[in-house]
Amino acid sequence: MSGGLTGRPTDAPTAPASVAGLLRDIADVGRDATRGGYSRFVYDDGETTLREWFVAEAERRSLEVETDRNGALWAWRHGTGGATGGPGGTAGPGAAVVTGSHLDSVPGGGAYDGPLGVASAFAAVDLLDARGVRSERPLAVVAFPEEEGARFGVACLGSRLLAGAITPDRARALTDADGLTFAEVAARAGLDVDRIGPDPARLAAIGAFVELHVEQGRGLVDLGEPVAVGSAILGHGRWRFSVTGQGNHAGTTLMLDRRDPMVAAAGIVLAAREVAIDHAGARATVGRVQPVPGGTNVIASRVDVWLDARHPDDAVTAAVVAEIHRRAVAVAEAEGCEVVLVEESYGGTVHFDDGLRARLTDVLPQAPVLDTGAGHDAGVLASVVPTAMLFTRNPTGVSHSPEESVEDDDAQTGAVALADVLESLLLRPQEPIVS
Ligand code: HGY
Ligand code: MN
Ligand code: MN
Repeated sequence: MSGGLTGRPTDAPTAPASVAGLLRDIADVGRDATRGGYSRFVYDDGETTLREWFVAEAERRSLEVETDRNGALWAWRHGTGGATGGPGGTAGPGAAVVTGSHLDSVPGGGAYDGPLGVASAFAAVDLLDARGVRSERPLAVVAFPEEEGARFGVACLGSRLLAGAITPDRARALTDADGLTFAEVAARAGLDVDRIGPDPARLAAIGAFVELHVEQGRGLVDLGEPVAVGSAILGHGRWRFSVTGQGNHAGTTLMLDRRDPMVAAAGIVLAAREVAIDHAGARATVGRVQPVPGGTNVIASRVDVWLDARHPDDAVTAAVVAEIHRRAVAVAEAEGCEVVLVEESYGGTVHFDDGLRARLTDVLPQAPVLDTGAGHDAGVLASVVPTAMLFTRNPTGVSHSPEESVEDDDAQTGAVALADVLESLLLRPQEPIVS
């Protein structure tokens, strides 16, 4: 295999690619003309094109690409002396340094949530090569599938499978809006879905995972800094309220003869807002309501309401959900309806590895340390490997929206910071990255 940190590949980008340039190359992939922004759902055309982009950028750098059992893409630069990374690699346990993020988006999402971390990783590889950094440690750029859970409903599906945080059977049975299962869709994309699940050998090979991500808030804007080090991720989960009533005709059913689940659903939406405000620091959102059958002149027979709730204290999140559920039952009964609550996913508050975070703040003393209310694959992997995050400034502070933004200069500053961190982690291969 040509190249590697032992020497720049012949067909590599002559000058280090800029993050902005890498993102411009994919700027038209998966645009959503209806919602605005981007809709790139796992294994749909847009995300598949981004996978092809990932492979092409990896191959331009002579990174050895593999798809893991759960559909994540790994682009390896093996160490000097041929020490290979990944499961069964010769580099040994805890040797590899891994960076990356995700390629999928929420519906109508911004251009940076996910792809910024992957583009910054490729740009950081170029910077390391330009600096002549050589290491016995393997280095990988990774892209995890279905981080947003926008198609199959469970966030960080690929990293949860890798870490054993969701059972393969449950993952295979998850369905999308068309009723297709993850198993069907992933198999069509070429994945052997009988093999999805935990990958302890792959995890054992990782000494540190560092994810760079656009900041999904105004912390850096208000501090006047381009890059932050991550400290923690708020605990958060997703619940589905299924409200059932009596489907009927909108014109012939008198108002007092109705059992309208949409009325109860409206009560749940308002309860989410009121209860979250009553619990300082809590966030509760209903962003998705699905009436069945969904006709303008039809009283729905059922309405599904999805709740996203978050708080630094897991007990408070539980209390918020319980209170919203209590109010949902009351408003449903008043309308002659029934409500069933199902927890679809939950992850408690994550504090990143202290030792690794200290390494990052040593390398980036200027960078503030910020927590985040947004979930990430790094939040899932933090339970199984030493994990850290970097955030790049977002001038609007807006995310999960086309208004999400990153200035080109800040994007490059983020890649340089990531390269500085990776260079530090790649050194001293004889010692554990984090003691
Ligand atoms: O929902 C989240 O916090 C993340 O963007 N998936
Ligand atoms: Mn997101
Ligand atoms: Mn993200």
